Amino acid sequence: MPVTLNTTDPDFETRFLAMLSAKREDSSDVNDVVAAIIADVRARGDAVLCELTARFDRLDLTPDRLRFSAEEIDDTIARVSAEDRAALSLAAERIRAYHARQMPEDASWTDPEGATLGWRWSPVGAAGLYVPGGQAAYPSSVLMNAIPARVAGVKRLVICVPTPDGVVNPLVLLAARLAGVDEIYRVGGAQAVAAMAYGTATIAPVDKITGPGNAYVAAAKRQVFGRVGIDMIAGPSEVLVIAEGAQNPDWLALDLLAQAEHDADAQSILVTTDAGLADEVAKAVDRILPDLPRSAIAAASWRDYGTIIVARDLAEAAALSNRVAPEHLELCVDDPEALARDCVHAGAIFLGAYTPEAVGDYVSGPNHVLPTARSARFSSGLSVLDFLKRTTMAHLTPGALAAIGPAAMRLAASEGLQAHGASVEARLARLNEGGTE
Ligand code: HSO
Ligand code: ZN
Repeated sequence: MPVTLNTTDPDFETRFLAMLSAKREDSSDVNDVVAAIIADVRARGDAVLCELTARFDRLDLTPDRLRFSAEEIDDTIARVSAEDRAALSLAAERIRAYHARQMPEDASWTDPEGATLGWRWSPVGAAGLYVPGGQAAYPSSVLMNAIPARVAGVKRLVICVPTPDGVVNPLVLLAARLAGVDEIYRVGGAQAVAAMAYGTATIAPVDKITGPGNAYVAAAKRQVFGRVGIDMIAGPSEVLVIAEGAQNPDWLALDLLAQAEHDADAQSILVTTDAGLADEVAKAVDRILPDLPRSAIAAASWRDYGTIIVARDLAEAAALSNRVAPEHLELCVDDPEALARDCVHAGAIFLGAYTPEAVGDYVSGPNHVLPTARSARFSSGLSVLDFLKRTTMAHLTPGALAAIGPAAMRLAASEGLQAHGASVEARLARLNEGGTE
């Protein structure tokens, strides 16, 4: 049974705080194992990739077979049905169109002193995308990671995907093709992250690594951070649904279960102003759940972390949602636009009864790589900006240096940095002699 709370209960605050602070993931400490793998890849390169792929994926490879050949990709993609291909193409196009609008503008202006200032955006040189193997090899996640990188203008994009027993999901390779990635390696785990960060004879190093993975992959991303950039360390998925009385309880139940089926550690929360609806949704979940193919996972998530909260009104519901800062927020209410204005801490908001969260996982356009574990309070989902860096620019005329240089000299003196001040002073002295160069 999920927890059911009513904001009028005297112990509501205590129980709500307990829910907020519940730790949903037991992060196993794999740091030492991962550090050893990274050191080994740095020392022995491709040989380690082949050894670990044989051990973990039961696949014997020589270094020249680490990379999928163009024919292997073509042959595998040919197995995808026309219907799947059309759906994935639609998703790719919509994700591309959405992310194209995220491209930021360069800026440049000249201030009254004569300093021309601004900034310029440029993409990282190469990005590496980790794609988990087996059950969690989501083609949609390939699109969500690779397309923003491409839109940002990243020239070289690499994918590492483990292929247990040599098996790869054809849709993963098709998603890579649609996103324009053809450098794909059959390597997984911490060794894949190490190879992308430090490079081997076969895999040239990248500058930024993104993508989800298990505890080993997450630990490896943390350990190579600094050598390369990383996106974020995503935790188990979450949804918070705010609903008013007139909503369809079955639809709401399905939305809650769509999160729950991801992971036994996923969390689904319903906040409603209607106690009757709360009951009906709970019953609908119990009715629908047993028939799901992933019912064991969904049942564990719903039992351990599922929460139903009855709130006094929508303002209170929005305030609670802000405290949760959910990864996904659904607003199934009469005026979702108005409610959305009050909901400021959420990774992604889905407005209205006809915008189920699942549409955002695949085809609406916004990214589905989103901040989890309340980190939407201070961070955002993956975007084109994650693959760009901003370089600032300043170009001073002699007059501009004459106007602002003395303040720099003063501050340099106060910091005891003699050469700093002198570098300005030498130029100003030249100007005082009447020169301009
Ligand atoms: N809801 C997941 C993404 C996903 N769902 C992929 C289905 N496939 C995290 O946002
Ligand atoms: Zn999902």
